[in-house]
Parts: sequence; structure tokens; C-alpha cells
Amino acid sequence: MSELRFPENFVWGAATAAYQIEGATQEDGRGPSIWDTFSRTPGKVFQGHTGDVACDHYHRYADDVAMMAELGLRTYRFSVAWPRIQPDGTGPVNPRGLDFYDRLVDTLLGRGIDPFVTLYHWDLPQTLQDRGGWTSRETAEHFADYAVAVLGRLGDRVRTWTTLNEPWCSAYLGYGNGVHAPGERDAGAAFRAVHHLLLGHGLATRALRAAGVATLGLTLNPADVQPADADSEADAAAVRLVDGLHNRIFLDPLTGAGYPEDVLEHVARHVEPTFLRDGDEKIIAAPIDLLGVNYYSPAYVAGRSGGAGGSAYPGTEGVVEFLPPVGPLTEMGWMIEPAGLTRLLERIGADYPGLPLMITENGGAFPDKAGAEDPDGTGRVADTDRVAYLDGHLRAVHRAIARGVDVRGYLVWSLLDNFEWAEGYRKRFGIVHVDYLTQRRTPKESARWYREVISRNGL
Ligand code: PNW
Repeated sequence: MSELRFPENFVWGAATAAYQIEGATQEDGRGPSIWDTFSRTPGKVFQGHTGDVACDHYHRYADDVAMMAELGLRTYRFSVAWPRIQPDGTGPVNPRGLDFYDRLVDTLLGRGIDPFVTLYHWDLPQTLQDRGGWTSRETAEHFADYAVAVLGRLGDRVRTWTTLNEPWCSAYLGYGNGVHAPGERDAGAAFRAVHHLLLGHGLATRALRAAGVATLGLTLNPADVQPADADSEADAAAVRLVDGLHNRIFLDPLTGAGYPEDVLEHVARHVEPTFLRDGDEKIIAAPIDLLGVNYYSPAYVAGRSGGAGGSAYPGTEGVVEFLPPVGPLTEMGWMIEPAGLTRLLERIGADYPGLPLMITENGGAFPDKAGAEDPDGTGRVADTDRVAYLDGHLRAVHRAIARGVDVRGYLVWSLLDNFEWAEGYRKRFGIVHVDYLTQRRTPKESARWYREVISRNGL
């Protein structure tokens, strides 16, 4: 097989998120988040799993960073837990919460690993949810204050900052179909949340710029939406609707084009858009340096009257059919289709030119092969499916770069097996196995493979 080289200075690393790995949910003054509340609500998370202990990373971060260095990671993307910094989401900062990230950043830098901060990966302070959460405009304003507080402590050492992780999930899964915290089921609430998340991003971006941030952006999970039948007009209309609700509703306002007309019309069928104020679109369009792209799987849709629609896409019932995934699937039931990543990157590159991209998450949940729970002393965890997944998707990224798309780096999801939201601990995305009884970490075959990829800067 011929060698594939990535561009010079291509960024290589791995990603995690606070609630998924830290544990220590009651320590050092951390306040409750919506995920604490949600995971304790019966029936919301698989077998009532919570993030109370998770990977105990809060206590084991130094060993985890040492392991990252052994794995050859150059960049580590982690998120800051807002309720550690402001237990109630507003007001004075809790210095002990900032201390943790301060130690983490110093430890990373001491090992030559570049810290990449996500300010919001879904763990909203519960107090703010009690006042409406992201359906409320004030949450967006508080988010900007919080962002500046974190920058104030870490900004002298952290170069790369992103505001939100996947606002699509926060809005549609959190407020629309209730699969994620806070578990609301209301289309209008979902659209209000979209706008206030974007506004929060814009206000935080403005404030962080004023405070002198270096590189700033946000991460989306843009969808590669494909028609069931490429020749069908009905299917093309379904693609346009889903693309509008998933992609253009975020990308257009972020890049200065404002909300698309067709999307606004769709939203207005669910909620009176009184939450859109003059000047908001200008705030949301604050220039960014980097767009993080998280990609896992494509979506195939058909335009069909009586179609079931997607619970995560308000207003698609009766008009859109989401095709059942086919072919090789991950443990999440998600289709494995690397070509979708090439298509997605080319599309963003073409429709939103001038925006540097970075893959901030890509990976798969796969069952560990026999012996994984009790690695046999040789420390081997065979995850050949994951190696194949990552290899295929890196080739897909390379293809997009070869076709001229500006992709600056790749971060695998995830460093560790961790709390996979509504799925609890039963789905394992890590390149490092975690035995939750002992907290023992065992790098999987994929981790060894990835170290080689990084050191060769290619495949
Ligand atoms: C992303 N969906 O979440 C998140 O950023 C990670 O925290 C998460 O662990 C990872 O992907 C794997 O799931 C998603 O239902 C969760 O479409 C759900 C969906 C998409 C992304």
C-alpha cells in the first residue's frame, strides 16, 4: 500500500469531555449540572449509570497525561466543567475548580502536549437550567462571563479555544426529543436553544477576543445528509430540510449569512420567533479561526408522505423517512462510511470557504475482543474493528485535503473508554481500555497503531 503523508504541522491528538471522564462530581466546590440530575432520573441513562466516578480522571490526570505522552499524542482536547468554575453558573468563580484545569494544563505542557480547550461540552449548571437553561437568553450572557473567567486563568498557556461542542446535540437531543439532559421534549424549546447557544457562542467569542485569546472557534457535528435516491426530487427536498435543520441553521449564521429563509419558515411553524432580536445575527457572526468538525456516520433520507421522520428533527414527521442504517455498523448502530467524511469536508470547504477545519472527534464504539476486561498480562486489547475504522476515516480526511480542503488536524474520539451519555458505560469509544472496577488503563491495539501514524505523520 502506498504511503499517505499528511501536511506538515498537521495536528494529531485525542479528545475527551469533562462529565464523561472526570468523576469527582461533589469535590472542591463543584455544583450540580444537568447531567447529574438527568443521570439520576430513572430511565434516562442505561442502567442508571452516572458520571460520579467515571474514569476518575480528576484524581488520575497526571498518570493519564503521562500515558498520553507515551502514546505520542501532540494535542489533547478536553472540556472545562462550568459547574466547577461557577457552581451556580453565575457569580464569583470557585478557585479550586480552576486549580484543577491549571494543574492539568501545566502537566500537559510539561509533557509537550498542546492543550485544546472546549468551554462547554453539555454540563450546564443545574441552577441555570432551573431558570430555563438554553431556552433562556440569560444563559447565553452568563456563558460569556464564564468563558472570560476560564481564559483569565488558563489564557497565558492555552492557545486553542472552542466555545461549544455540538450545539445540535444540546438543542435537539436536550430540549427536542429528550434523549439528553435536561430531557425536555418540545420543538419550540429546541429552536430557542439553538439560537441561545449560537448567541452564547457569539457573546463569548466577542468577550474572549477582547481579552486577547489566540485561536478561537467552535465544534459542530455537521451531518453528511444523502438522498435515498439521487434522482428523486422528493428525496432532494428531504435532504434540503434535514440539511437546513442540522447544518445550515448553524453554519449560515456563524459565517455571516444569517439564518436561511427556509429554515426560519420551518421554525416559525413550531414557535413564535420572538427570541430573535435585532443585532443577534451580527453577534453570532463574530469571525472564528477554526471550525471543529465531529463526524461519525452519514444519514440517508427519503421524502415520503407518512414518513416517520426523525425525533431529533422537529417537523420531519410525516414528510421524511430516515433509512435504517445498513452495512457494517458500530456498536452504536451507526453506519461506517468514511466516504461521508470526505463528502462532508468538501461540502463545508465549498459552501463556507475560508474557514480552517479540524476533525475534533472521530471514532467508533466497538466491542473489545475476548480478554479485554482482564487483559492477560500481555496488556493487549484487540480492537481491529477500531483500527480499520480509524484507518478508513484518516484516508477520507487525506482525500479531502488532496482535493484542496483546509483540514488542520485530527483528534480521535476518545482517549479513554468513558461515560457515553444515555448509553452509560456500555459503549466503549476509547483507544485506551478502562476497567471500571480497578480504573486500570490498558492501551488497545488502536492506540499502538495510532502512535505509529502520528510518528510517521501518515499511513
Ligand atoms: C458526540 N447522535 O456525541 C459527543 O461530542 C461525544 O461526547 C460523544 O461521546 C461522541 O459523539 C460519541 O457519541 C454525539 O445521536 C451523541 O447523533 C449523539 C449523537 C451525535 C453525537
